[in-house]
Amino acid sequence: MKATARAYTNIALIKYWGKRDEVLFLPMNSSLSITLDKFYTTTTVEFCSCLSTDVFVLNNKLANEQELANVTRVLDLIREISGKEYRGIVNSVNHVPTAAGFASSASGFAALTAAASKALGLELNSSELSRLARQGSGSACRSIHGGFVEWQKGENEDGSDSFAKQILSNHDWDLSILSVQLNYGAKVVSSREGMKRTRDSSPFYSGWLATIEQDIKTAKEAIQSRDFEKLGQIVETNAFKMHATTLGADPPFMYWNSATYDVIQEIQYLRSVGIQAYFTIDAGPNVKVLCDPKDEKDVYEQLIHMPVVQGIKLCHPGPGITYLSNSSRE
Ligand code: 2P0
Repeated sequence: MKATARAYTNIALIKYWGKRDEVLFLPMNSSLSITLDKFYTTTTVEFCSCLSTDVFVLNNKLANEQELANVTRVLDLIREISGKEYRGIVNSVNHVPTAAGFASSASGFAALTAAASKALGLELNSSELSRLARQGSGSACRSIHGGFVEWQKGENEDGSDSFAKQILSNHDWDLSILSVQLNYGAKVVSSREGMKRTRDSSPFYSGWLATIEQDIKTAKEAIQSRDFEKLGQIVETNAFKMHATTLGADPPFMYWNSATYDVIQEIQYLRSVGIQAYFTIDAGPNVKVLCDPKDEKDVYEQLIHMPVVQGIKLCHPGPGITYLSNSSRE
């Protein structure tokens, strides 16, 4: 009753922004992502009849009460499917810079779901894993798959049709994703709170919903035809729209800082001199830059010398859930 799984984090190309059901983690809109090859979580789950409660060790420290409750919630769903009542020890190591727009919750809940279901002997397919991971953290449902992924929002009230599907595998189209680190500080407004506040109070949120289906369609066409320029343009447009909704929230907030805008301007400059690079920004100040692999060195060199840039991690599309033998885990 022990298994280890690794899941890689993902960045949204078309954002998940707003829930229609906060208990089941059902989104207001569908979203698209790329799973990255550099940031991941490795999780081992061992169930035992000797335990009277779940135990969660995160990065070699006992997790706090809230973190444990979030993990137990997902374990309860998996226990219910398996018909087994055992409590488990969860040991999770994040190789993700947290709380600055990098979704460690995505890789974390994807790895937890995969390891726990395997430890209880369940043979779940990727759609079933994705539905379960979603109930730990929405974006986790996308990290079940590698490459280019769509989370279809679904229509059913019980969430049975809200899960992620792969569009292209990580071997089908290589892109460079430069993860530009500006600030490791904790976020002022969590993405969970930010999307709720925006949905509930921003007059711009209706504009977000009115155009999102077309954004998804355009981005999917670009991915399927490997049209980098078309993808880059829609990714930037969609990121700007998401961040615009926060400015209309009550109270208003923004995830960017001045360094974020410096990098945006640098990318716009690169395009003006013929280097096709595009940016996206999630719920934090850091910027992710997309470019063709042939341009990655030029883009890296241009950005790394900016005073506001602390570091850059160069990523490519990464794999989906990977199961590790217990002797090879980190
Ligand atoms: C995304 N974000 O599509 C969007 C874009 C942040 C900005 O998904 O409340 O940690 O756990 O479902 O998945 C981050 O939010 O939120 C996120 P919950 P999650 O990647």
